[in-house]
Amino acid sequence: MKDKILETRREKLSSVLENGCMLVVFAAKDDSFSFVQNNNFYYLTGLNTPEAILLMSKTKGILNTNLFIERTIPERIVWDGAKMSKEEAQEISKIDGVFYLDEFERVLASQLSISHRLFLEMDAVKLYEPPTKNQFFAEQIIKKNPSITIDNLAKLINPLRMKKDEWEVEQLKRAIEVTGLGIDNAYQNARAGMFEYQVEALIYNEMLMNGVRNWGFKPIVAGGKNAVTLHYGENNQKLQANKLLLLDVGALYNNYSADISRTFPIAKSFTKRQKEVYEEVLQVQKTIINTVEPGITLKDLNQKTVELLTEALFRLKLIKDKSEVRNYYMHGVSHFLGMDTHDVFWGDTILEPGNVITVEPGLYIEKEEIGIRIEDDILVTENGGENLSIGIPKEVEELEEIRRKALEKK
Ligand SMILES: [Mn+2]
Repeated sequence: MKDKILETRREKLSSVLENGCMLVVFAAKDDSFSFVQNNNFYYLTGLNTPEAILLMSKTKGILNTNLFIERTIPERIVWDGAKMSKEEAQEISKIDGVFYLDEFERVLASQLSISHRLFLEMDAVKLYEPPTKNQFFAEQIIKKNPSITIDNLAKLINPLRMKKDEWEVEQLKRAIEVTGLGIDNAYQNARAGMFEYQVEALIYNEMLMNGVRNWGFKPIVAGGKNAVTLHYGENNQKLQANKLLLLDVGALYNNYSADISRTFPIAKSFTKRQKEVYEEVLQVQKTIINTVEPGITLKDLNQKTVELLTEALFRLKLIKDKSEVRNYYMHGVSHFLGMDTHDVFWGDTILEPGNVITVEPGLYIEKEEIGIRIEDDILVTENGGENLSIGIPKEVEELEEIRRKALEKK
């Protein structure tokens, strides 16, 4: 990570941390097939090592930052390899105070004795599920230190994460670029008779070949009527000629997630009706992208989307009354994007330079087996919205030309 970025983030966090306050962030567990770090931990340390703990505390205006990592056990090296060394952890995170995990309790106790508030990730409580690591930790802390207040780390860190720094925008651009390569592979090689999961494989293959091993979220590859199910994720049906194929996919690059939707014909061209509906959605999408600027709220964008789609639905002769729009458009047009696909926010959602959001209007017409969503990722700048995924074709003429050439190949 570029120089000073981590230090700057921690300084910003420190500036909103009051004296006598501390925070603890746990790294992700090492139990997944393809490890993905906890986002807040990664944001503050840049470390991809599992099981580690970050502890920050502020007293008398001074920020104390300590990191705890796993100790290498010599007998395990032959099985697991060596763990990250203190020097490596220091080098990457630029944190001087690096300890082993077995020293955590001692340092924690000394920090707790001079703190009155502890910020933690507050995971949602789920009935019938065991407490998460954070919930378990909070319980133990309160038992031993009844006077301490537990507070939500999101309150401090989400406002920071909402404004992307230059390095973060670079990661998002790469995630989007790789996603675009995957979508292009689908444009080139999707055929009637294929299973949707085979199109998923076309996209995933490009991700792997370009050094990306994880999706940002469960990919949606929805042929024909499946596209009217908003979170369709089975991806196990056969593609039919003359239907549309909706992709809603995103590669995860260095913990940053792209989120792109495209809809294209499985045949060489759109049918007249498909094209009619597609053009309406595309027009609305472009208008909303042009509306993005600092000072606008996500609610404003959605309101405008509903207005425009309502007019479109009248033109398409699908509705007779404004109230019917919700039968064909049921979701929001935008969400914040970043390390989480539906990225964090806190408080109001008035756009500021540095925010990254999606713009994704859609129309879903069950009886015609048409589901269309077009989604781009937009960086908010002083001058308005910058479309980071502009390079991924979405114009009718482009898509028809790509499909015609692709289908003529074989
Ligand atoms: Mn989205």
